[in-house]
Amino acid sequence: MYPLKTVHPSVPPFHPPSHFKFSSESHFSHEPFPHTGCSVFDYGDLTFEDVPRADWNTSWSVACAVHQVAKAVCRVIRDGHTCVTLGGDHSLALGSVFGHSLAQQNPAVIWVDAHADVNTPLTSRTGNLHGQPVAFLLHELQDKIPSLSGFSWLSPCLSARDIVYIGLRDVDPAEHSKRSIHLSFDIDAFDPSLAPATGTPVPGGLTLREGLYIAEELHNSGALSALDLVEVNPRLGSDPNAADVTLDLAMDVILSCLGKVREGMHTKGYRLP
Ligand code: DIR
Ligand code: MN
Ligand code: MN
Ligand code: MN
Repeated sequence: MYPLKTVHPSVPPFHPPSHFKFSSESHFSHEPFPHTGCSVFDYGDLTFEDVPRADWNTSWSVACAVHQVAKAVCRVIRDGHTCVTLGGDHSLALGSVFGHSLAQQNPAVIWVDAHADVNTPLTSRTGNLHGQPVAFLLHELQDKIPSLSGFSWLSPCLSARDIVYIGLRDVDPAEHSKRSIHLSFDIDAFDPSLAPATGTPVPGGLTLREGLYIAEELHNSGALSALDLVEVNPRLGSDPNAADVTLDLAMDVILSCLGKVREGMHTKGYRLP
């Protein structure tokens, strides 16, 4: 048995606010959501078997709970609704994404999280199943996932190209993709106030901070092997400064990709007094 963990239910009881409605018995209720005017079809809470304490960390109990989530989400989406699933442990997304993929072909996934949640039971250093749901869903990782009791209903439904991460900032060594990175940077991504000397400026672009952040993070990845910096045209721009500021900016992007830091480089050999 692999050491899987989920957040166990010894949390303080939840006291819903008075306008909050649960309907665990009825098929669903149709209530305008107070204060918002949204129509809510409440499909009720899922009920889970009582799992003996000794089994909280086994794959079987998690698998059964998450299977229920998958079936419920599939049903809600098939009924034509947008499904909101509220839960504690992120392993529920294993079920919600799988259920979504049963109801609608090939969903794209946006994973907003500090963590990649793409450990496998074999690479996980914590044993947390909530650090692993993406790995269970990906076609590419199937030969890395051992067969776990209770999960026979699950088959991979995502390809790596179907998922993007936002907020990612704590990735375990085994979760890193080993691919090299090619950055193709068009200077017109910046706001025209910062990069005026370009052929097709478009208002509403990146700030200096945003652009340099991209470059710095790519440097930090250690995987940047190629960089294009394009569309700088010193002949364009309305004032005489246009070419200069655009060229300076382009240099900053290139140097940041190569390791320049905004707070300035310390002199080599500098020692605290
Ligand atoms: C860590 C933490 N990478 C793990 N993951 C968390 O347990 O696999 N995910 N907290 O949200
Ligand atoms: Mn997570
Ligand atoms: Mn997280
Ligand atoms: Mn362009």
